Amino acid sequence: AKTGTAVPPSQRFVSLITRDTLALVLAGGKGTRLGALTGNRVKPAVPFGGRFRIVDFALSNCINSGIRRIGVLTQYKAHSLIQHIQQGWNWFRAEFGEYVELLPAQQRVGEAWYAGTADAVRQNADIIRGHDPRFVLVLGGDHVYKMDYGTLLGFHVSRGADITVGCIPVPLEQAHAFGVMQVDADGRVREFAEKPSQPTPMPGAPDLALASMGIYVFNAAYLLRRLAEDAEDPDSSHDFGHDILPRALHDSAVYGYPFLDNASGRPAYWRDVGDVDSYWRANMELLDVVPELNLYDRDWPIWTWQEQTPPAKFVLDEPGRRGMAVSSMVAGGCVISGATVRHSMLFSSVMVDEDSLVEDSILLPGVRIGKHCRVRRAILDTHCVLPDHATIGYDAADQARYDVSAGGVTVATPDMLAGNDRG
Ligand code: ADQ
Ligand code: ADP
Repeated sequence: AKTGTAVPPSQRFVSLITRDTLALVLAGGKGTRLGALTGNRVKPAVPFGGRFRIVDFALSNCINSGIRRIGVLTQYKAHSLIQHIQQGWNWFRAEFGEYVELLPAQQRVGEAWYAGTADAVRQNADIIRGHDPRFVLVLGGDHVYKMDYGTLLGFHVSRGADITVGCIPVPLEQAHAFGVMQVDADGRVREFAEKPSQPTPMPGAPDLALASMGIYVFNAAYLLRRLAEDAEDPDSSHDFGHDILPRALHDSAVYGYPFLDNASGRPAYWRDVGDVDSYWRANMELLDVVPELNLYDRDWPIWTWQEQTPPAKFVLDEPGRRGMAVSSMVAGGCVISGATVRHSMLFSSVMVDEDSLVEDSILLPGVRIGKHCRVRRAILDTHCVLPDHATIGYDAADQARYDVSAGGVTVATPDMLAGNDRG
């Protein structure tokens, strides 16, 4: 019915849809499996990939997909997340209808904090109504992937769906940690079980199960109606996976959108860096010669905030020891002085002093390694200071002082190094 537009609406199909979408990034969960790394920050705020925080991936996907109306729902341990969003994601132009809005639990309705993911969205129903989008894209803030949400939204519209769930095959033995679904040939979801103890494998692929990525497209009016109903239900835990999806299967059109790599048609890169071992592995994978996750892709940049720093520096020290790093990523502000860094990820402003050796490790911003230290298969949290001659990752006694994962990765925080009580 609109006439006189410069571009015929039929040719603006996806951009009209993404423009009419509000993305809500769920970033308030209490997740505990990352242990000390989530001791004082929520998982979406955990640093990743030498430069980013995990939430940057969902936010960058929004921007790169043409979605520029974004809310970030926060609750637990939100300080460094809020700081990061304010510093790094504040360049939007409200007058163009673009924004990243922080939506902390604030008792807008009733006196409770966010009880579950669906409740977190419901408590912001008036704000959603005010923004008046046609579609609401609900995203977890805690996954690492590059995805064009425009294609997902296009799928949703073309199927005439009420809800579309992003999904991806995962190994059957890991499927108990996810929502697991069965879809028919058209992509319609026929069964959904949240974190089932006996996940059903995919037809024809006994080793795989089709997992929900925890990302959902809803028609906005439909979402608000379902959330209002859910709020009245005394048996509901107000969670998308546990409550909203299983119930919607009975009376609504729920579709599963398979997240495939455009080039290969195979399942795309997607990581739920949910525990210390998978976090360590996902960072180490980036050091591969050709990593599956390409951070150098100019067509799909990952945006972030980081402090302004001078370039990384590699110093030949007085006794003639070369400061060097190989098979490693080294962010700005780092100084490696007469020390060797191998197969490691160094975030900004890390100092490694003379005669020290760092291998297979992740050093978060501001870490300082003294002289004659050895660090192996470890994650050092922000601002850890390792005194001269210290070792981490060589001695079973580490277990008493630091956290050691099932996979043998040692996590140290400044408090552990200082011998302070935890918590
Ligand atoms: P989980 O990841 O286990 O499963 P959950 O712990 O609810 O689900 O976290 C989802 C997202 O919501 C996270 O980003 C978390 O930070 C956030 N969140 C959790 N509680 C919140 C609250 N009260 N307020 C605000 N934000 C909150 C989900 C789905 C599964 C799916 C996996 C994929 O339920 O079906 O398979 O994601 O990882
Ligand atoms: P995160 O590690 O998630 O950024 P922190 O609480 O470690 O959260 O840091 C928040 C900010 O406070 C950082 O920008 C950092 O510069 C500063 N900060 C925290 N602890 C220290 C410290 N011991 N020394 C210097 N700066 C610190």
